[in-house]
This record gives sequence, C-alpha cells and structure tokens, in this order.
Amino acid sequence: MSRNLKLGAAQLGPIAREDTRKDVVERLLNLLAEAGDRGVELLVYPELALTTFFPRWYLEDEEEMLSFFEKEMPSDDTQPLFDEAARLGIGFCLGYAELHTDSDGVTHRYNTQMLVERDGSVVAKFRKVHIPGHAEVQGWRPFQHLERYYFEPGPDGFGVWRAFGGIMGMAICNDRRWSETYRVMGLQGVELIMIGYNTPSFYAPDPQQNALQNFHNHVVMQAGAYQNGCWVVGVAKGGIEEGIDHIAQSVIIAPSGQIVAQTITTGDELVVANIDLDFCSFYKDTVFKFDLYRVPEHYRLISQTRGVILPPEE
Ligand code: CDT
Repeated sequence: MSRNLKLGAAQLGPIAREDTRKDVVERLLNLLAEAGDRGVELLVYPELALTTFFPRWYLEDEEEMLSFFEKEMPSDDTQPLFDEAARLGIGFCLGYAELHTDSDGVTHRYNTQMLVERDGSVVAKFRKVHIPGHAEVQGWRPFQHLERYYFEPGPDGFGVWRAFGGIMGMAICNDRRWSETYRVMGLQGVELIMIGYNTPSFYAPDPQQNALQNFHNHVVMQAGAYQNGCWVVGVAKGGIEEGIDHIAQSVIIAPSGQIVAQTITTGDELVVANIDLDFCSFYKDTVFKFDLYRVPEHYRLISQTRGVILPPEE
C-alpha cells in the first residue's frame, strides 16, 4: 500500500526590512506557481515568511513593532496566496508573526504556522513552543536575537491533525532542536512534521558552533524523523538578510533519517519529493514499535531514584 503526497519545500532568500507584504506575497506566489507546474499537493514555507527576521532589532515603538505582526489571516495582502493555492488545489503551511486577541480582550504575540488544506480550509494553527534568544538588549552581541521580547510560548504544545491523507504535525525553528518535540508528536502517530526556520550562521554565545550550524540543523531533524518513524520537512529563510547571514539547506527527510531532497542555493528555491506516508510503518511497526518496546515505567523509576539531582562528585 502507499499513500503518496507530493511535498514541496519553498525556501526563501532574504526579506529586507523595507519589503512590503505585497512584495513578499508575490515571491510566495512565484514559488506556488512553480509548485503547481511540478504537481505539488502540499507546499511548506519558512518561519516568519512574510517579513524580515525582525527579532534582530529592539523595537520600542509599539506601532512599529506591531507592523511586523498579522492581526488576521488571511489578510487583504495574503488573500491572493489563499485564493491562488485553492484554485491550484495546493495546500500550504505558512509561518508568520501573529497578534492574537483572546476572548477576554487580552492580546498575545506568537510565532505561528498555519496549515491550509487543498480546498483552502484552515486545518490548524501551531504556535512556537521553544522561544530562543533573550528578552533584553545584550550589548555585547553583534546583533540581537530578541525572540523572548517579542513572543510568548505557544500554550497548546505539539498537536497533530488528520489532513492530506495522513497525520500532520508542525514545529518552528528552535523547536526542532529538542527531542521531545518529535516524540510528543510521535506518540500521537505523526507521519509528517513541517518545520520552518531562520537560523543565523553566527551564534554569539559560543562561536565555535558556527561551523557546525548546518550539521546541527540536519542532525536534529534526521534523528527526529528516524526515532519517530516519520517524514520531516525543514524549510529555511536563508542568505544574507539585513547584513546577517542565515543558513539554508532546506530538506525533506524520510522516516529512515535519510535526506531525499535538499536545496542548493540560499535564495528562493523549490525542492520537491513524492513522499509515501505508508513508508512510516517500516519504522513505526518494527524497530520503533512504541507499544511493544518503549518502557516508560523504567523512566519513572529512574526519575524517582535519581530525579534531576546529579550524583555527588567523587
Ligand atoms: N528562529 C530561531 O528559533 N532561531 C534559532 C537561532 C538560535 S538561538 C539564538 C534556532 O534555533 O535556529
């Protein structure tokens, strides 16, 4: 049996601070048109795909800050993307900064991805859980990573949704570095995890990691795919954006942990793979048959006896 899905990773190159939503949506539409020509059914765009990666700046002025956030989705500017995708019968996953007002009138700022089905219906919103960086300006850094100033962690954790003929999950950028991201979705039977990212090549707290950025990007997603028997697609906004270099190397990864497609540029680029969701069962029903082989009671035993306390030094 096979459940084939033509999956596209729509990598973006840099977005300048001055670029309007209309400019960016034009680029998203170009990638969508190419995806249509290549038979794509589900197209995944990066994290914060509508704007530059503004957390590199400390914006005090509320109006200026909120100009990077979407108050509604779709908006007037993004409606053409929704319309064209539905006309072509292509579903998509789009990252953006979300300004959400809850039923008590309290506003929340989230780093969000929306999943839209081929008929244009919204499947789900996922809000980034692991918010990296810092909340106050740190003058020693050559540039800031103020995600903790702009965003609060998503309150809903990692869910999965039945869509596109399978079980779909999402994560955003820093989420991909944490093993529990994949495992929490793995325990819910996830078959495809969609991840957008913006990752500067320069890591100020420990620059010896710079040379390993592309390795770390792939190793976490390949391990997450293999250990949970699921497909993973990781999509970058890469290249030199406002003077800051970002890694690219967007990938589609099989449940075997192998990379089946990868971008070769740091700009706008589409890579496509025909993924079989039934291929997950080769791993979910064998080496990673959770019901048979996992021993959660043993984890409890360890935490009861050892907790989080390290043994005393000799
Ligand atoms: N966007 C995002 O989450 N980026 C982080 C950068 C490293 S932490 C400052 C990442 O994990 O790729």
